[in-house]
Amino acid sequence: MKISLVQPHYFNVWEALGLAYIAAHARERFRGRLEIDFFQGFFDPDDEILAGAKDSDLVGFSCTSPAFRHAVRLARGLKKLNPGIRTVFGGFHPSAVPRDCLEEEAVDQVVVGEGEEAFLRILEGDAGRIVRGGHFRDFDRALPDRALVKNGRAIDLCQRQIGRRITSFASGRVCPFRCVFCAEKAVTGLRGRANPVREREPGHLLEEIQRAQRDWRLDGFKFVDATWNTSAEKVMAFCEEKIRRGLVLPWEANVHAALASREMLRAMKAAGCRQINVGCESGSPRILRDMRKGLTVERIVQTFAWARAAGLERRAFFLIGMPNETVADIRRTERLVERIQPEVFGITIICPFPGCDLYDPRTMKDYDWSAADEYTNDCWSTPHLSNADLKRWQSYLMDRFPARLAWHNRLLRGRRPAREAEERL
Ligand code: B12
Ligand code: SF4
Repeated sequence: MKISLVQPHYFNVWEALGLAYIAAHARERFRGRLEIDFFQGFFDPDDEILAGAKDSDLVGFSCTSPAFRHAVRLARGLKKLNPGIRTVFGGFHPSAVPRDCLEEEAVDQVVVGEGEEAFLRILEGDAGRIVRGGHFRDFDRALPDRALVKNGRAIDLCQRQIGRRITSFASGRVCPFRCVFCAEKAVTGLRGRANPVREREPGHLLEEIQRAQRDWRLDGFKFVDATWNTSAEKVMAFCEEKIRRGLVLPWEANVHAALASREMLRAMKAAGCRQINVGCESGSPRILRDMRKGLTVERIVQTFAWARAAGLERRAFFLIGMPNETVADIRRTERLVERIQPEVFGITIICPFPGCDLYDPRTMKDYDWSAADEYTNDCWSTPHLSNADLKRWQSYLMDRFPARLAWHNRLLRGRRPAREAEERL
């Protein structure tokens, strides 16, 4: 059976880790009976994807909401060339709104949730239009097929863009939090016993990292896990094992401040961690509560103080645009940034992607998500702040901390129409 896996185009790119896990799992079960190709819209032009995938029995697309439209265009093109092709859509967008995806004629099947087991069932004959993926039980012993997804291309690009050869690894699955603006739950679904937080054994994880270091001459790595420090035991075990192996490669991770401690941050530094990325989101206690972030302002301040003392670089990410947020709340966020002094500061406007609690299917179903991105969008406003107001406040905050801006904010600042009327704030 011939299969093609496709990551559609988006203006930023990273290795297609989800597809790499799915391919490795399918190969293991089918032992030589599958021919798998991979295409990535960022690198491969549409005509090459169409020519390369048109003889497949099945084509799988991995979609976030902004990437969905491109995937549908490709699926239509493939069906025109070969009406017998079966198309399967998976990832965050199909998981969040499976029925909407199936309204597209070119979409045959949709997978909701983690894809490894569901994709296998499809290859074994499951023809259901919506196939539900349970949690992937073999995750802790699985290794993604990085060669298939041409991991080296993303690493080379990274070197060209920021001068470093880094790639990412999954150390666990499922975030224990449920922030209202985040679509994580669309894929990992139920918490608790039905889908517990899973953490990989550090030896297994470090072997994967060391192998990738050899294969692609890495000079650093990061974790794809949205919340890396899910438990103190996991962090300590990883740091101890990394030191024991003498692996000096620097790394970074997304740390949830509510789960951080002084000892944890010190251990991370000792194990070569260069930088922590923290979703602080807001300086307003009221807004943090509304977000269900599981975090307090005091805890953010404390975590940044511990991290600074440990010698870790600190990236802080903030969001504006919660429904009850007022100008006074945004001012609190501004003061918090001044207080915690992060090396890098990111400020985004809420984007109600399908799968997050703020998504309203009645008003947003037909929205063109390919025009939205996490940093800015034209669709979101609140009872207190119009979309233009939110953009002005974001602009204002970017101008307050110009030397600290995250890469994406710098891009946005460059694109911004000359001197918006911040005086009107
Ligand atoms: C790390 C990350 C990134 C990394 C990607 C790293 C990587 N290696 O893929 C970067 C920084 C590049 C990134 C970019 C973006 N991201 Co992002 N990202 C995440 C994050 C934190 C983790 C995602 C992840 O890698 N999970 C682990 C892997 C293994 O899962 P996976 O790739 O989804 O694959 C599994 C399933 O989805 C499914 N599956 C996936 N594809 C397929 C295909 C088939 C055929 C099948 C059967 C199954 C299947 O099976 C896989 C294995 O179980 C999540 C938030 C979160 N907490 O989960 C947001 C998240 C996925 N991102 C999101 C968004 C919006 C974006 C951007 C659009 C950001 C932007 N600029 O606006 C871009 C889009 C990039 C793109 N090409 O489409 C949203 C998606 C919401 C939505 N409705 O689409 C999330 C949920 C955050 C949020 N705002 O809520 N992101
Ligand atoms: S924003 Fe981060 S902490 Fe909150 S649910 Fe999403 S991944 Fe978890």
